[in-house]
Amino acid sequence: MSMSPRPSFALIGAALLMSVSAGAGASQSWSFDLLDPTGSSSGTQLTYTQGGATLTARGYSSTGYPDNDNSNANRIETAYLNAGPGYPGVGITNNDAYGTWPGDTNENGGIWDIRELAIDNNERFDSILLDFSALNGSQGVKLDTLNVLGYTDSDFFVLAYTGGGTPSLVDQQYGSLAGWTLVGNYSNLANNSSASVDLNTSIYSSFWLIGAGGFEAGTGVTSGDKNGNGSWKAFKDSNYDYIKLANVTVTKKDGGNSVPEPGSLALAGLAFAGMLGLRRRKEA
Ligand SMILES: [Ca+2]
Ligand SMILES: [Ca+2]
Ligand SMILES: [Ca+2]
Ligand SMILES: [Ca+2]
Repeated sequence: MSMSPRPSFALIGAALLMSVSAGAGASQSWSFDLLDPTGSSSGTQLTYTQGGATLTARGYSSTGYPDNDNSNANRIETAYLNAGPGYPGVGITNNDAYGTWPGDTNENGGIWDIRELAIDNNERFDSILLDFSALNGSQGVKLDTLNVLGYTDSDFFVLAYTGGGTPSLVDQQYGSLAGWTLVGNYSNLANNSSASVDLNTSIYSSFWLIGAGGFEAGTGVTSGDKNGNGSWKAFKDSNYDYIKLANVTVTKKDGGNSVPEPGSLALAGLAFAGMLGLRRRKEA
């Protein structure tokens, strides 16, 4: 039995109506105050809760072997996040920073520099992973804005994980990260200022990596500053980047893949029945 054109049109009409209605639900947004973690305010992992949703932040830095300055060949290790009183934003103290945390102390010539409390790319490349998998599973969220505090130069990059499963950063190299998509390189925040930066992306992901400097796939972390010919400038004192994060806002994907609301389903059902009814009367 072959289907006549008319019921096919009816089916298409009903399907269209359902998809339009399903997309009309309001999107949900969250704003996380990164200075207000639940529980401990320092450690390799901080947890935040907002409106019943959970965000987990983890610190990383390229402090592993071969352990050279400004090298994307260094392996990534976990690093320490600080969100305690006296810090105007969340920063990272890595394993190589002098004196404060256990680990090797071969960064900055063994001399403590308070700027190492920031997420920085001076010698070792610090980055912070924002894990929203507990908020919306594998559907992910869109990272809308980051409130960033900048010191000296303050370029930063944002990557979104678009690979399968859960990303693993330990023992990886920034220069050969797989499964990550560059959301953008953001630069020219004023020195010693804060700004709410609109990331201007349409990507949804459960895992977002924010680091100091610029980023280029296959190269890894850079100074974030370019020469006139478009090549990255070499690292030097005046272009190292230091940032801290104060706030992040995210949006959950608006019902596109979810079940339509009861009201719109009923409406679509009525329209579908109406078209079938019309056809039945014509055939009678
Ligand atoms: Ca080291
Ligand atoms: Ca640091
Ligand atoms: Ca550093
Ligand atoms: Ca820079």
